[in-house]
Amino acid sequence: MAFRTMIPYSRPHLAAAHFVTAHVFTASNCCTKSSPFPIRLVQINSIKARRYLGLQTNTEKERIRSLRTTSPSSSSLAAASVQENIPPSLEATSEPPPLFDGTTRLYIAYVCPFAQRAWITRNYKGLQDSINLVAIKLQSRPAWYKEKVYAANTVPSLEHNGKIIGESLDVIKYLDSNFEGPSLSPNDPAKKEFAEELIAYTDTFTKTVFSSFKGDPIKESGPVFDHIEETLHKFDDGPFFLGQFSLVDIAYITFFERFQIFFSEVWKHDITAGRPKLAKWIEEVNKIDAYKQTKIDPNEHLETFKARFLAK
Ligand SMILES: N[C@@H](CCC(=O)N[C@@H](CS)C(=O)NCC(=O)O)C(=O)O
Repeated sequence: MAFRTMIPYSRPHLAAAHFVTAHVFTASNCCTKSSPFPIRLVQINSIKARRYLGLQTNTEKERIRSLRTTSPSSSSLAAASVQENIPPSLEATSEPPPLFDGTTRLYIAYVCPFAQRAWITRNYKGLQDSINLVAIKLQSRPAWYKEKVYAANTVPSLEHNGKIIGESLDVIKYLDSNFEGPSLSPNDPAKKEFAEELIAYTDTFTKTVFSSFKGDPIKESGPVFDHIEETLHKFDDGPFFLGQFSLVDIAYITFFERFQIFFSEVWKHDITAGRPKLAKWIEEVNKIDAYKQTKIDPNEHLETFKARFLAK
């Protein structure tokens, strides 16, 4: 396991985390059966260092313990974190992978919020080894993608058992129903119904926000952000839309990631101001590894959005 990030040692919790990690991994590599010293003996107490390492803090452990008591199948007991090397994007001149050879493939573009939904779902369910990521460069899409993979020519799409599934919301539901890993759908009928309602609302939500960019964004998108805030008050057994982390959170977070930075940088507006549940929700989703691994440089979102929505 290699660290991809440079660690600023001026930030002591990161330095502490890095020190401990380096030692744990070095020690675990040279560890023998007769000398199983390191991992079990290392205690990491700093909350920030534990978060950085993807370990639960004591508070989080408590919360999970209580969730276990109330809901043994709780989806917040996410699959173990897997760091993977993400593949380079294929472009017009790239050869296709050996299509329909029995391999399951998820076609995405790193910048795309729709594709990111499917990518998070795959990661959360721990399917990194069974579903290959194929990244496509949208501005220079290979012709074979439209001709041989997905005639709609959009991402995401999923190649599975000789067929292609498209449309991000269908893909995430398909992944959740047809693959192993922690469930991202509630069992409770009331929550199930609410989940469908919320998933259906993503379209209205995103379209309202996107069209507000042409007018007065803060005023015109205010009601839909308020609606999300109210919605987050509905279940109090966790910070997520249905209490526990689910497909609903995945359906929304990729757009919030972009909207938050765009409003902040362009209109100096904090979309979470006066919306405490929304602020908490964003904070909690940002602790989920399956999501963290799909995030790209916020400046890239900013540039994409500026070019798309502010160019004269
Ligand atoms: N409704 C589709 C939208 C997918 C979509 O628009 N993806 C964009 C990238 S973010 C795309 O592939 N655009 C290429 C195109 O429209 O030609 C979904 O949810 O999957």
